[in-house]
Amino acid sequence: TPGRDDGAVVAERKTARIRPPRMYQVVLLNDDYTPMEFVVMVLQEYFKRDLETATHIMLKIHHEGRGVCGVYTKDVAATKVELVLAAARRSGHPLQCIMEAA
Ligand code: NFA
Repeated sequence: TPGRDDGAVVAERKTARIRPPRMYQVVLLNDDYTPMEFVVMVLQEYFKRDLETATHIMLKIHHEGRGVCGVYTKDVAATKVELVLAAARRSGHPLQCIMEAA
């Protein structure tokens, strides 16, 4: 139901319509070696956080062991994890980044 009006009488849809996609948190994990400034840069570049928010999230990770950087659909979250890990390895940092169902 509703659809192109080609003259046909179409059965009314009584079942579920579309459902929102499952969302995934991208999480950064603390370590003893990755520089704080690098983590802040990652949060700005890959998660579009402003400096103040990025610093707040970084300090939360530093003190609590982990922190949510953002919540995205599955493909977007997976791409962010790969980009962050590639940037960290390129720079020689052990930073870990994971995704988990929100
Ligand atoms: N704990 C790191 C340090 O003291 C900073 C850090 C924060 C690393 C958040 C990873 C994630 N240099």
